[in-house]
Amino acid sequence: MQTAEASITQKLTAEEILNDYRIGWESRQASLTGRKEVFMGKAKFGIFGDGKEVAQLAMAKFFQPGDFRSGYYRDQTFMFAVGELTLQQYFAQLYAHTDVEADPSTAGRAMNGHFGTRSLDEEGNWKNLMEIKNSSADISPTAGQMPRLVGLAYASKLYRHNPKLQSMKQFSLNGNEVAFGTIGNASTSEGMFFEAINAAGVLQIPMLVSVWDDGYGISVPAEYQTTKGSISDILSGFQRNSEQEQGYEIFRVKGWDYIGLCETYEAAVRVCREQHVPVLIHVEEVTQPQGHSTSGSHERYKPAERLAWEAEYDCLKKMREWILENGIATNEQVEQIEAEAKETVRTARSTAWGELLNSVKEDHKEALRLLDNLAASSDEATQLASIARELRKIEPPIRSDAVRAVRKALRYVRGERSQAKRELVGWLEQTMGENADRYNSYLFSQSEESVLQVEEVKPEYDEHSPTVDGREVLQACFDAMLARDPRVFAIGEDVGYIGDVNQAFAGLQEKYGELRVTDTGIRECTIVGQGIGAALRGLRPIAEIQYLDYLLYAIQILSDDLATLQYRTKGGQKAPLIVRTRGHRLEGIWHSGSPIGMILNSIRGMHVLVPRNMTQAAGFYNTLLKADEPALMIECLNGYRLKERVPNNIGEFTVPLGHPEILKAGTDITVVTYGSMCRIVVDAAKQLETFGISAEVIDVQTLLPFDIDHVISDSIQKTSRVLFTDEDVPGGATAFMMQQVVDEQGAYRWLDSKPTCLSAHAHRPPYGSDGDYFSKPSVEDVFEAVYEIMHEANPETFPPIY
Ligand SMILES: Cc1ncc(C[n+]2csc(CCOP(=O)(O)OP(=O)(O)O)c2C)c(N)n1
Repeated sequence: MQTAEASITQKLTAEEILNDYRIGWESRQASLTGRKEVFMGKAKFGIFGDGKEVAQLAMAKFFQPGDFRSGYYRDQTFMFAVGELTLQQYFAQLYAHTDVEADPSTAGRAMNGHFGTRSLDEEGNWKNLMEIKNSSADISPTAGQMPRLVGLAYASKLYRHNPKLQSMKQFSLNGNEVAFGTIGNASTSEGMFFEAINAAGVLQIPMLVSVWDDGYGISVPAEYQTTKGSISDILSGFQRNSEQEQGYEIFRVKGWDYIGLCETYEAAVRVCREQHVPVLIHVEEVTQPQGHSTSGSHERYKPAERLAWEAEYDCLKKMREWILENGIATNEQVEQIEAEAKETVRTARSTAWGELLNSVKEDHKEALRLLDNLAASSDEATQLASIARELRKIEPPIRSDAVRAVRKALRYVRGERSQAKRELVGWLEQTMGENADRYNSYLFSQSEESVLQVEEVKPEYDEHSPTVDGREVLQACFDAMLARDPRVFAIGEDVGYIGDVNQAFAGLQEKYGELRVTDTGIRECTIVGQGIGAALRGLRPIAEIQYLDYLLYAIQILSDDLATLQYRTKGGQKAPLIVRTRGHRLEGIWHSGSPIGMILNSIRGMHVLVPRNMTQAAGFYNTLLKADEPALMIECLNGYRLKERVPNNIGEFTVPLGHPEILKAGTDITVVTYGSMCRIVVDAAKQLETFGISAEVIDVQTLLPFDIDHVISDSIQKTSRVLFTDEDVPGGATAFMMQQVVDEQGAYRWLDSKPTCLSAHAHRPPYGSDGDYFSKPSVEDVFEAVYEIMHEANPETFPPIY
């Protein structure tokens, strides 16, 4: 890159270089100290960034406010250098301090080395991200940071090229923000790494990926990980050959070469930021002085020559030599920096530990005071005194120690009544409440934009409301949505030009342009990642997975990244992404999927919506866009051509989440279902009516949240019998619904017959209509399942059919 500006090498001052060295040294000391803390039992596990310091110092120089990082657990030095992490916070996280002030990244929820900045204020509203050097919140699965990275970079493209977004100044300035990814060399073996690299090349977005290559993935060397042992070698086909050609800029640099790194990052970031060209920087010859983590030592698997080489090429050692050789500082000055760094780290460690311990000990002191108090007046004084004695012995204590002791103590005094006991119970209740906030809160948004706060607006119809194919109801809804809100855009396979395989977006690309309604490659995982990253930067993506059967390609990232986001940051970040897909009943093994149990069990933290028709779906889309939470919308594959009326207020009406709808009233039995099964069950209920059985049919509409007002339990109170039916495997979502209703809602109290489930067979349906009939619940199956329950209850009125 030719430039008139002075290069970084010309601009670097001795002061800046020595400041870098200081940060690097502090970071190294933090790693060394952190490891010791784990071995002393003060933290449970440790993973550190030693050996990666100098590369990260260089990267940090070119990271600007508004930029985003999506990296992994080795990036502590970078976080220190950009000023988004203090040493004290670093140790607080190691000790699992649950205070957001103490550990702003995760409030003690993720293990150490999981970094993130707070994009939201205490009310859950966006801060000005252009004033923050942003880090999206790390996750542990290797390469799991890559899909989101695509989206973080993609947002810059939208902000640069969609003039309607120009006013969103708290998120972007003309799309100049770079998304910086970091990844270990071994993690590049993951499929999602390659998928993300290809996607960014196609999209031409400002994504800059640094590979920290230390030659190993835990104990497994590079030759087992990467063809030719070099990620930049094998990705060289992505290199663009001219400024006109689409592709990557690929750089290689040594992890111990301070100046080389500074120059490389300067050139790389410039092309990435200015031209939106994706960049790969292969940082080679990186070391890992303490081995992978606290769970083992690298002497077990690294040969002696490698260990010797690592000692020689330690990046801080090399930087120190370079400083001395170039007369930037004297040996004494460098030694002074090192000594001060050691002291700074020691102080940060002690302060972080002291603050955590004090807050835990305050709890313990109060618990012990109340326990002693109770012992003084109780018949169980000996037991209570012994419990208190044991609690006093624990050093260092953790929060659960006092809670455990008090719960045990209360067992012994269960028959007693005293003021002292009431005070102890009061303490326990209060502490449990505080711990619920510490450990269980923020699975969903707690802001005013929580989906549960969205007010219902009923659909309106008049005699002119047209009756159309279901897909046209959605099309009208999407049209209104794109017109109303410039933040909204839709991406997915075949979503753009033809308007998705069922044409709910038909004509909308033409109307709103390619940036709003966009075709993507066949890459479900990074389609979701593209949505997550863009949503993290204030946009409102609808990311489409063409068929529910193919959600499996994306389920990991939904589960690990999107669903955990609010929780793992304790409300510090949000990505209100809508994932749209279609499923249930159509044709054959891979286009009839309804793996709802799998979904429900893996994406807690997202909402799961299963509308029975496109009008309900449209109402849900409108609701979700008023809220700030992620959701999965599963439309009915066989519903796009069924006739529905378009509400006059198609862009405004909302359907609230968590509210089942009674599709047919009845008195003998309650049948609970959702999605495509609704029509089948209503049909069966009509046939049952002619045999004297009155079935109440309930559409749950949303599985997460599930029936907030206990409509189903109320129905069972009336009918005293229940059948749960769907197209999932036995023990899948029917089991979930039964647990919610019988256990959670307590409907067992009203039951006169065994609660029953009717699901599909345990295999997927073969191709053809008979394949469907003999695999999934049919009208006859539902009829007979209900009849059987009624027969068992009243054999005289309902004699056996067979
Ligand atoms: C999907 C997944 N598989 C396995 C692991 C366990 N694991 C954690 S780190 C790691 C090695 C990663 O090596 P590399 O990418 O080279 O990064 P480094 O730790 O060397 O910096 C493994 C296998 C994981 N976290 N996630």
